[in-house]
Amino acid sequence: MFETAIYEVRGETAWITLNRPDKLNAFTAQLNKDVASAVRTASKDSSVRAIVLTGAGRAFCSGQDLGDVDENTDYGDVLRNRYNPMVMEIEKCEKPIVAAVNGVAAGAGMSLALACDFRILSEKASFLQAFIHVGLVPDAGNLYYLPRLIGHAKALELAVLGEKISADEAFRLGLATKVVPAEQFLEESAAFADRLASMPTKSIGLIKRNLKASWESGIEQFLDRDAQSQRIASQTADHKEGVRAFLEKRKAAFTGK
Ligand code: T3D
Repeated sequence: MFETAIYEVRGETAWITLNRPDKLNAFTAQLNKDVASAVRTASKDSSVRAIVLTGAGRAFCSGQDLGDVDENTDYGDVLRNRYNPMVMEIEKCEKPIVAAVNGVAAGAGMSLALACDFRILSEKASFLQAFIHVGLVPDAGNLYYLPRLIGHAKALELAVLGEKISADEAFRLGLATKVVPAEQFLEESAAFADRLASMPTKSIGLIKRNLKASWESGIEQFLDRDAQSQRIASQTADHKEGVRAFLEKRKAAFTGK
């Protein structure tokens, strides 16, 4: 289905695996395109209720393929035409997206993980703001997401110093939902994503949208958004099921509708 990514739907979870393991899943134009198309496919498929992004082999993604650029390339165009549309597919997605970070996430590979809603890290994972080492600046939304996740001072420190961050350090900074032993990584990532897939999908979409909007909104405008969102959520079958299940003292069976 895709040249450089594997797309599989397991149950109600779509798995997107970046598949250039020999280059530590470095981005080419094709991989940018494949990730964007795969996220779009999963977003549109009503049977999919959670999405996982991960990497084949020992890395999550090593950022731009440095062998695939030449110095005459306009990097601004590369970002506008390749990276930004990929990030925007993730940004627009109403379903929960988990980055299952199996190994190193460097440069734009780190940006990709930051754009996701959750990061489950293998103990072998690491983050590297590689950009500074090649005289560039973090891109693909990196400096948009990073300060929102860990604050301005730490974001600046990571971006400027470009030191490798271990999985445990990433967890301490607030960059990871959890860190899991390598041998349980796939199982735990799947369990986490499947748990999200069994939850009230529309509520998750509204939570995502509202949290993002909170950064650009005044309180009055935001309270109005709360009211609009709750109106939408209260009309879902999942809301009705949740209340019924509570009253009947049983576990709710949410359908994402
Ligand atoms: O158009 C634009 O350029 C604008 C967009 C820029 C966005 C960016 O992402 S800029 C940042 C680009 N990424 C990097 O600078 C990271 C470069 N890679 C590394 O620093 C290291 O490879 C890692 C820290 C990620 C991993 O180190 P290690 O020691 O575990 O592995 P390695 O031996 O360095 O790499 C293994 C192979 O993958 C190796 O190939 P070989 O020698 O076995 O044939 C290496 O060259 C290749 N590889 C790793 N990263 C990249 C790569 N090849 C091309 N591009 C890469 N980014």
